[in-house]
Amino acid sequence: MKGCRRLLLIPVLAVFSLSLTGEDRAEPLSDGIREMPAREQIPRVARTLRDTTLGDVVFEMDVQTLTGDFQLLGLEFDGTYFYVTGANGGADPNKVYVIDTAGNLVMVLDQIGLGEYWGWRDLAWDGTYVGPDGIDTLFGSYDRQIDKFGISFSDSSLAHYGTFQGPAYPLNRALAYMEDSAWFYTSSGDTLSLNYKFNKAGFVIDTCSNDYFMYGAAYDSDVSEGGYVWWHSQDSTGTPFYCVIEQMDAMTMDFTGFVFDYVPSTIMSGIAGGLCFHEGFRGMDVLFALVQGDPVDIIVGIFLRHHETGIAEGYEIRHLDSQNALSVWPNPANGLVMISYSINMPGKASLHVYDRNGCRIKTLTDEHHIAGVITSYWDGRDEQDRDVPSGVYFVTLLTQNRCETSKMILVR
Ligand SMILES: [Ca+2]
Repeated sequence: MKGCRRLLLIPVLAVFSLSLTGEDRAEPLSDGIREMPAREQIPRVARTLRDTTLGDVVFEMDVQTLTGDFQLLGLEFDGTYFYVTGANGGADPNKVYVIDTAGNLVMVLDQIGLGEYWGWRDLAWDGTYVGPDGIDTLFGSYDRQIDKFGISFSDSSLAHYGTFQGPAYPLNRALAYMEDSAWFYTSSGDTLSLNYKFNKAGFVIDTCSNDYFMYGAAYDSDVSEGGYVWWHSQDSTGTPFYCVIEQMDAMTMDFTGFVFDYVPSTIMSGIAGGLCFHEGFRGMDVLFALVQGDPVDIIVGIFLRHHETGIAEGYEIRHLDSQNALSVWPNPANGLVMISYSINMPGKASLHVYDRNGCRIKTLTDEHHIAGVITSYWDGRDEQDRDVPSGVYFVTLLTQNRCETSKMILVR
Protein backbone atom coordinates (compact mmCIF):
# COMPACT_ATOMS: atom_id res chain seq x y z
CA MET A 1 0.00 0.00 0.00
CA LYS A 2 2.77 2.38 0.91
CA GLY A 3 4.15 2.18 -2.61
CA CYS A 4 0.96 3.06 -4.41
CA ARG A 5 -0.06 6.52 -5.34
CA ARG A 6 -2.66 7.66 -2.93
CA LEU A 7 -4.79 10.63 -3.79
CA LEU A 8 -3.78 13.20 -1.19
CA LEU A 9 -4.48 10.86 1.65
CA ILE A 10 -5.41 13.01 4.60
CA PRO A 11 -7.99 11.14 6.62
CA VAL A 12 -9.28 12.53 8.90
CA LEU A 13 -21.98 6.84 13.85
CA ALA A 14 -32.91 8.94 19.54
CA VAL A 15 -32.81 5.65 19.89
CA PHE A 16 -36.31 4.59 20.47
CA SER A 17 -35.82 1.02 19.37
CA LEU A 18 -33.77 -0.39 22.20
CA SER A 19 -33.84 -3.83 20.67
CA LEU A 20 -30.91 -2.81 18.49
CA THR A 21 -27.46 -4.07 19.34
CA GLY A 22 -24.64 -1.66 20.23
CA GLU A 23 -24.09 1.19 22.62
CA ASP A 24 -27.78 1.56 23.10
CA ARG A 25 -28.26 -2.12 23.11
CA ALA A 26 -27.12 -4.67 25.68
CA GLU A 27 -24.58 -3.23 28.08
CA PRO A 28 -21.51 -5.34 28.80
CA LEU A 29 -21.71 -7.57 31.81
CA SER A 30 -19.12 -5.59 33.73
CA ASP A 31 -21.10 -2.45 33.33
CA GLY A 32 -24.59 -3.69 33.97
CA ILE A 33 -25.69 -0.81 36.17
CA ARG A 34 -24.85 1.88 33.66
CA GLU A 35 -27.62 2.43 31.21
CA MET A 36 -28.26 5.00 28.60
CA PRO A 37 -30.63 7.63 29.90
CA ALA A 38 -34.08 7.44 28.40
CA ARG A 39 -34.45 10.05 25.70
CA GLU A 40 -37.34 12.21 24.94
CA GLN A 41 -38.62 11.35 21.55
CA ILE A 42 -38.06 14.30 19.30
CA PRO A 43 -39.79 13.91 15.96
CA ARG A 44 -36.92 15.42 14.03
CA VAL A 45 -36.75 14.51 10.39
CA ALA A 46 -33.44 15.34 8.81
CA ARG A 47 -33.43 17.46 5.70
CA THR A 48 -32.86 14.82 3.11
CA LEU A 49 -30.63 15.58 0.21
CA ARG A 50 -31.14 12.27 -1.42
CA ASP A 51 -32.60 13.96 -4.45
CA THR A 52 -28.99 14.89 -5.10
CA THR A 53 -26.24 12.37 -5.04
CA LEU A 54 -24.60 13.51 -1.84
CA GLY A 55 -25.46 10.97 0.81
CA ASP A 56 -25.54 8.04 -1.56
CA VAL A 57 -24.24 4.84 -0.01
CA VAL A 58 -21.33 3.67 -2.14
CA PHE A 59 -19.76 1.03 0.10
CA GLU A 60 -21.09 -1.48 2.65
CA MET A 61 -19.23 -4.16 4.56
CA ASP A 62 -20.49 -6.55 7.25
CA VAL A 63 -17.81 -6.28 9.89
CA GLN A 64 -19.74 -8.05 12.67
CA THR A 65 -19.69 -11.46 10.96
CA LEU A 66 -16.07 -10.86 10.08
CA THR A 67 -14.95 -10.04 13.63
CA GLY A 68 -17.52 -12.00 15.64
CA ASP A 69 -18.02 -8.84 17.70
CA PHE A 70 -21.55 -7.37 17.95
CA GLN A 71 -20.43 -4.23 19.78
CA LEU A 72 -18.43 -2.35 17.19
CA LEU A 73 -18.02 1.36 17.82
CA GLY A 74 -15.14 3.46 16.48
CA LEU A 75 -13.78 3.74 12.96
CA GLU A 76 -10.75 5.12 11.15
CA PHE A 77 -9.45 4.46 7.62
CA ASP A 78 -5.97 5.06 6.18
CA GLY A 79 -6.70 4.32 2.52
CA THR A 80 -5.91 0.63 2.82
CA TYR A 81 -7.14 -0.52 6.20
CA PHE A 82 -10.14 0.14 8.40
CA TYR A 83 -9.40 0.34 12.12
CA VAL A 84 -12.51 -0.67 14.06
CA THR A 85 -12.89 -0.69 17.84
CA GLY A 86 -15.11 -3.28 19.50
CA ALA A 87 -16.32 -4.05 23.01
CA ASN A 88 -15.70 -7.73 22.30
CA GLY A 89 -19.27 -8.81 22.99
CA GLY A 90 -19.00 -7.74 26.62
CA ALA A 91 -15.85 -9.80 27.21
CA ASP A 92 -12.49 -8.27 28.11
CA PRO A 93 -10.23 -6.97 26.81
CA ASN A 94 -11.79 -4.69 24.23
CA LYS A 95 -10.41 -4.97 20.70
CA VAL A 96 -9.10 -3.10 17.70
CA TYR A 97 -9.77 -4.88 14.39
CA VAL A 98 -7.72 -4.11 11.28
CA ILE A 99 -9.71 -4.90 8.13
CA ASP A 100 -8.90 -4.33 4.47
CA THR A 101 -11.37 -2.99 1.93
CA ALA A 102 -11.85 -6.46 0.44
CA GLY A 103 -13.20 -7.69 3.76
CA ASN A 104 -10.20 -9.55 5.14
CA LEU A 105 -9.57 -9.44 8.89
CA VAL A 106 -5.89 -8.58 8.97
CA MET A 107 -5.26 -8.14 12.69
CA VAL A 108 -7.05 -8.41 16.03
CA LEU A 109 -5.41 -6.38 18.77
CA ASP A 110 -6.21 -5.84 22.44
CA GLN A 111 -6.99 -2.35 23.64
CA ILE A 112 -4.44 -1.67 26.31
CA GLY A 113 -5.50 -0.55 29.73
CA LEU A 114 -9.18 -0.58 28.86
CA GLY A 115 -10.27 -4.05 29.88
CA GLU A 116 -13.72 -3.04 30.98
CA TYR A 117 -16.66 -1.00 29.81
CA TRP A 118 -16.82 -0.35 26.07
CA GLY A 119 -13.32 0.90 25.38
CA TRP A 120 -12.64 3.39 22.63
CA ARG A 121 -15.84 4.87 21.18
CA ASP A 122 -14.47 6.69 18.16
CA LEU A 123 -11.05 6.97 16.55
CA ALA A 124 -9.06 9.74 14.93
CA TRP A 125 -5.68 9.66 13.19
CA ASP A 126 -2.96 12.25 12.76
CA GLY A 127 -2.03 11.01 9.28
CA THR A 128 1.40 9.67 10.24
CA TYR A 129 2.96 6.35 9.39
CA VAL A 130 6.08 4.95 11.02
CA GLY A 131 8.16 3.59 8.22
CA PRO A 132 6.49 1.00 6.04
CA ASP A 133 5.15 -1.15 8.83
CA GLY A 134 3.34 1.00 11.32
CA ILE A 135 0.57 3.54 11.74
CA ASP A 136 1.17 6.26 14.23
CA THR A 137 -0.61 7.96 15.95
CA LEU A 138 -4.21 6.88 16.43
CA PHE A 139 -6.38 8.47 19.10
CA GLY A 140 -9.27 6.73 20.85
CA SER A 141 -12.00 8.49 22.83
CA TYR A 142 -12.89 6.78 26.08
CA ASP A 143 -15.41 7.84 28.72
CA ARG A 144 -12.90 9.74 30.78
CA GLN A 145 -9.94 10.23 28.50
CA ILE A 146 -8.29 10.28 25.10
CA ASP A 147 -5.74 7.49 24.50
CA LYS A 148 -2.85 7.63 22.07
CA PHE A 149 -1.62 4.47 20.38
CA GLY A 150 0.17 3.05 17.37
CA ILE A 151 -0.07 -0.23 15.46
CA SER A 152 2.87 -2.18 14.06
CA PHE A 153 2.18 -4.38 11.05
CA SER A 154 5.54 -6.13 11.30
CA ASP A 155 4.85 -7.77 14.64
CA SER A 156 1.07 -7.25 14.88
CA SER A 157 1.28 -5.24 18.04
CA LEU A 158 -0.43 -2.23 19.55
CA ALA A 159 1.63 0.25 21.52
CA HIS A 160 -0.12 2.50 24.01
CA TYR A 161 1.59 5.88 24.11
CA GLY A 162 -0.34 7.62 26.82
CA THR A 163 -3.52 9.30 27.91
CA PHE A 164 -4.83 12.77 28.47
CA GLN A 165 -8.05 14.04 29.90
CA GLY A 166 -10.81 14.52 27.37
CA PRO A 167 -12.88 17.65 27.77
CA ALA A 168 -16.32 16.07 27.44
CA TYR A 169 -15.96 14.56 30.90
CA PRO A 170 -17.09 11.98 31.66
CA LEU A 171 -18.29 10.82 28.29
CA ASN A 172 -15.95 11.48 25.38
CA ARG A 173 -17.60 9.93 22.36
CA ALA A 174 -17.17 11.38 18.87
CA LEU A 175 -13.57 12.15 17.95
CA ALA A 176 -12.11 14.00 14.97
CA TYR A 177 -8.65 15.40 14.36
CA MET A 178 -7.74 18.42 12.26
CA GLU A 179 -4.26 17.77 11.08
CA ASP A 180 -3.11 21.27 10.18
CA SER A 181 -3.96 22.83 13.51
CA ALA A 182 -3.61 19.68 15.66
CA TRP A 183 -7.07 20.35 17.03
CA PHE A 184 -9.45 17.63 18.17
CA TYR A 185 -13.24 17.72 18.21
CA THR A 186 -15.41 15.71 20.56
CA SER A 187 -18.88 15.56 22.04
CA SER A 188 -20.40 13.31 24.66
CA GLY A 189 -23.28 11.64 22.85
CA ASP A 190 -25.89 13.56 24.79
CA THR A 191 -28.05 16.41 23.56
CA LEU A 192 -27.17 18.29 26.75
CA SER A 193 -23.47 18.16 25.94
CA LEU A 194 -21.39 20.82 24.31
CA ASN A 195 -19.20 20.09 21.33
CA TYR A 196 -15.56 20.74 22.10
CA LYS A 197 -12.50 21.83 20.17
CA PHE A 198 -9.36 20.98 22.15
CA ASN A 199 -5.65 20.25 21.78
CA LYS A 200 -3.31 17.40 22.67
CA ALA A 201 -2.88 18.76 26.16
CA GLY A 202 -6.62 18.49 26.67
CA PHE A 203 -6.93 22.29 26.69
CA VAL A 204 -10.35 23.41 25.48
CA ILE A 205 -10.06 25.97 22.70
CA ASP A 206 -13.71 26.48 21.87
CA THR A 207 -17.13 24.99 22.47
CA CYS A 208 -20.60 25.17 21.01
CA SER A 209 -23.96 23.76 21.96
CA ASN A 210 -26.08 21.46 19.86
CA ASP A 211 -29.28 19.46 20.08
CA TYR A 212 -27.88 16.39 18.41
CA PHE A 213 -26.89 13.06 19.93
CA MET A 214 -23.32 12.91 18.61
CA TYR A 215 -21.48 9.62 18.44
CA GLY A 216 -18.92 9.95 15.63
CA ALA A 217 -16.95 12.80 14.10
CA ALA A 218 -14.57 13.25 11.19
CA TYR A 219 -12.52 16.13 9.87
CA ASP A 220 -12.94 16.85 6.15
CA SER A 221 -9.64 18.04 4.77
CA ASP A 222 -10.92 19.11 1.36
CA VAL A 223 -9.83 22.72 1.30
CA SER A 224 -11.85 23.61 -1.75
CA GLU A 225 -14.96 22.67 0.19
CA GLY A 226 -13.64 24.39 3.23
CA GLY A 227 -12.47 22.42 6.24
CA TYR A 228 -15.48 20.87 7.91
CA VAL A 229 -16.19 18.65 10.84
CA TRP A 230 -18.82 16.09 9.95
CA TRP A 231 -20.76 14.66 12.89
CA HIS A 232 -22.58 11.31 13.03
CA SER A 233 -25.53 11.47 15.39
CA GLN A 234 -28.10 9.00 16.68
CA ASP A 235 -31.06 11.22 15.88
CA SER A 236 -34.28 10.17 14.22
CA THR A 237 -34.49 10.35 10.47
CA GLY A 238 -38.01 9.03 10.09
CA THR A 239 -36.56 5.75 8.87
CA PRO A 240 -35.31 2.72 10.86
CA PHE A 241 -31.85 4.29 10.68
CA TYR A 242 -30.92 6.66 13.50
CA CYS A 243 -27.96 7.92 11.55
CA VAL A 244 -27.73 11.63 10.74
CA ILE A 245 -24.78 13.54 9.30
CA GLU A 246 -24.32 17.18 10.33
CA GLN A 247 -21.79 19.60 8.88
CA MET A 248 -19.89 22.12 11.02
CA ASP A 249 -17.40 24.82 10.08
CA ALA A 250 -14.19 23.60 11.69
CA MET A 251 -12.85 27.05 12.41
CA THR A 252 -15.91 28.81 13.79
CA MET A 253 -17.68 25.72 15.16
CA ASP A 254 -20.88 26.90 13.56
CA PHE A 255 -23.25 24.31 12.15
CA THR A 256 -23.75 25.16 8.51
CA GLY A 257 -27.32 23.86 8.49
CA PHE A 258 -26.29 21.16 6.08
CA VAL A 259 -27.80 17.95 7.44
CA PHE A 260 -28.60 14.73 5.65
CA ASP A 261 -29.26 11.08 6.25
CA TYR A 262 -28.45 7.91 4.34
CA VAL A 263 -29.94 4.45 4.08
CA PRO A 264 -27.79 1.30 3.90
CA SER A 265 -29.20 -1.51 1.79
CA THR A 266 -27.74 -4.55 3.54
CA ILE A 267 -29.28 -4.16 7.02
CA MET A 268 -32.81 -3.47 8.26
CA SER A 269 -32.12 -0.84 10.91
CA GLY A 270 -29.21 0.81 12.66
CA ILE A 271 -27.81 3.51 14.89
CA ALA A 272 -24.81 5.77 14.44
CA GLY A 273 -21.32 4.81 15.63
CA GLY A 274 -17.91 6.19 14.70
CA LEU A 275 -17.10 8.27 11.64
CA CYS A 276 -14.06 9.04 9.51
CA PHE A 277 -13.35 10.82 6.23
CA HIS A 278 -11.25 9.74 3.28
CA GLU A 279 -10.24 11.86 0.34
CA GLY A 280 -9.98 10.00 -2.95
CA PHE A 281 -11.48 6.57 -2.26
CA ARG A 282 -12.10 5.13 -5.74
CA GLY A 283 -12.20 8.66 -7.06
CA MET A 284 -14.61 9.90 -4.42
CA ASP A 285 -14.42 11.86 -1.19
CA VAL A 286 -16.20 9.59 1.24
CA LEU A 287 -17.37 9.51 4.83
CA PHE A 288 -17.02 6.06 6.33
CA ALA A 289 -19.54 5.40 9.09
CA LEU A 290 -19.80 2.55 11.56
CA VAL A 291 -23.46 1.58 11.83
CA GLN A 292 -24.57 -0.57 14.74
CA GLY A 293 -27.17 -2.47 12.82
CA ASP A 294 -29.71 -5.25 12.79
CA PRO A 295 -28.82 -7.94 12.07
CA VAL A 296 -25.17 -6.92 11.87
CA ASP A 297 -22.84 -3.96 12.39
CA ILE A 298 -21.51 -2.61 9.12
CA ILE A 299 -19.15 -0.02 7.68
CA VAL A 300 -20.93 2.32 5.26
CA GLY A 301 -19.23 4.55 2.71
CA ILE A 302 -21.20 7.75 2.09
CA PHE A 303 -20.58 9.81 -1.03
CA LEU A 304 -19.72 13.44 -0.39
CA ARG A 305 -18.31 14.63 -3.67
CA HIS A 306 -16.17 13.55 -6.54
CA HIS A 307 -12.56 13.80 -5.59
CA GLU A 308 -11.27 15.25 -8.83
CA THR A 309 -13.86 17.95 -9.42
CA GLY A 310 -15.25 18.61 -5.96
CA ILE A 311 -18.70 18.40 -7.51
CA ALA A 312 -21.31 17.16 -5.06
CA GLU A 313 -24.77 18.29 -6.11
CA GLY A 314 -26.32 17.55 -9.45
CA TYR A 315 -23.67 15.00 -9.94
CA GLU A 316 -24.53 11.68 -11.44
CA ILE A 317 -22.67 8.70 -10.05
CA ARG A 318 -23.76 5.15 -10.43
CA HIS A 319 -23.00 2.47 -7.90
CA LEU A 320 -20.24 0.06 -8.57
CA ASP A 321 -21.23 -2.93 -10.66
CA SER A 322 -24.43 -1.32 -11.90
CA GLN A 323 -25.12 -1.38 -15.60
CA ASN A 324 -23.66 1.70 -17.15
CA ALA A 325 -22.30 3.08 -20.35
CA LEU A 326 -18.73 2.06 -19.60
CA SER A 327 -18.03 -1.08 -21.57
CA VAL A 328 -15.08 -3.26 -20.55
CA TRP A 329 -14.07 -6.18 -22.79
CA PRO A 330 -12.98 -8.84 -22.29
CA ASN A 331 -13.81 -9.21 -18.61
CA PRO A 332 -12.16 -11.08 -17.03
CA ALA A 333 -9.11 -10.26 -19.12
CA ASN A 334 -5.63 -11.66 -19.29
CA GLY A 335 -4.18 -9.22 -21.77
CA LEU A 336 -5.27 -6.00 -23.32
CA VAL A 337 -8.56 -4.58 -22.02
CA MET A 338 -10.74 -2.50 -24.33
CA ILE A 339 -12.73 0.20 -22.59
CA SER A 340 -15.45 1.95 -24.60
CA TYR A 341 -17.58 4.83 -23.47
CA SER A 342 -19.66 7.59 -24.93
CA ILE A 343 -19.66 11.25 -24.04
CA ASN A 344 -22.62 13.35 -25.07
CA MET A 345 -20.96 16.74 -25.22
CA PRO A 346 -17.48 17.97 -26.03
CA GLY A 347 -15.26 18.48 -23.04
CA LYS A 348 -12.59 17.05 -20.82
CA ALA A 349 -12.92 13.36 -20.07
CA SER A 350 -10.62 11.30 -17.92
CA LEU A 351 -10.36 7.59 -17.48
CA HIS A 352 -8.51 6.22 -14.44
CA VAL A 353 -7.78 2.70 -13.22
CA TYR A 354 -7.92 2.03 -9.46
CA ASP A 355 -6.91 -1.04 -7.52
CA ARG A 356 -9.21 -2.59 -4.89
CA ASN A 357 -7.70 -0.37 -2.24
CA GLY A 358 -8.81 2.75 -4.05
CA CYS A 359 -5.29 3.62 -5.16
CA ARG A 360 -5.13 5.14 -8.61
CA ILE A 361 -2.62 3.13 -10.58
CA LYS A 362 -3.05 4.35 -14.15
CA THR A 363 -4.51 7.23 -16.09
CA LEU A 364 -5.64 6.13 -19.54
CA THR A 365 -6.80 9.50 -20.78
CA ASP A 366 -7.20 12.97 -19.35
CA GLU A 367 -7.86 15.39 -22.15
CA HIS A 368 -10.46 17.18 -24.22
CA HIS A 369 -12.67 14.94 -26.37
CA ILE A 370 -15.30 15.56 -28.97
CA ALA A 371 -18.73 14.00 -28.40
CA GLY A 372 -19.16 10.38 -29.45
CA VAL A 373 -17.98 6.89 -28.67
CA ILE A 374 -14.38 6.67 -27.50
CA THR A 375 -12.26 3.60 -27.02
CA SER A 376 -9.24 3.32 -24.77
CA TYR A 377 -7.04 0.37 -24.00
CA TRP A 378 -5.39 -0.77 -20.78
CA ASP A 379 -2.46 -3.11 -21.02
CA GLY A 380 -2.53 -4.25 -17.36
CA ARG A 381 0.38 -2.00 -16.49
CA ASP A 382 0.63 0.78 -13.95
CA GLU A 383 1.95 4.30 -14.36
CA GLN A 384 5.52 3.00 -13.96
CA ASP A 385 4.90 0.50 -16.78
CA ARG A 386 4.97 -2.46 -14.39
CA ASP A 387 2.60 -5.44 -14.81
CA VAL A 388 0.01 -5.29 -12.06
CA PRO A 389 -1.01 -8.57 -10.36
CA SER A 390 -4.18 -10.55 -10.99
CA GLY A 391 -7.17 -9.17 -9.16
CA VAL A 392 -10.09 -6.80 -9.16
CA TYR A 393 -9.63 -3.33 -10.62
CA PHE A 394 -11.96 -0.42 -11.22
CA VAL A 395 -12.04 1.90 -14.19
CA THR A 396 -13.66 5.27 -13.61
CA LEU A 397 -14.85 7.67 -16.31
CA LEU A 398 -15.08 11.28 -15.26
CA THR A 399 -16.58 13.98 -17.44
CA GLN A 400 -17.93 17.40 -16.61
CA ASN A 401 -21.32 16.04 -15.62
CA ARG A 402 -20.82 12.35 -15.09
CA CYS A 403 -18.84 9.72 -13.24
CA GLU A 404 -19.18 6.04 -13.93
CA THR A 405 -17.24 3.11 -12.58
CA SER A 406 -16.93 -0.45 -13.85
CA LYS A 407 -15.28 -3.38 -12.17
CA MET A 408 -12.84 -5.42 -14.18
CA ILE A 409 -10.98 -8.59 -13.31
CA LEU A 410 -7.47 -9.25 -14.44
CA VAL A 411 -6.30 -12.87 -14.59
CA ARG A 412 -2.64 -13.48 -15.31
CA1 LIG B 1 -13.57 9.82 14.01
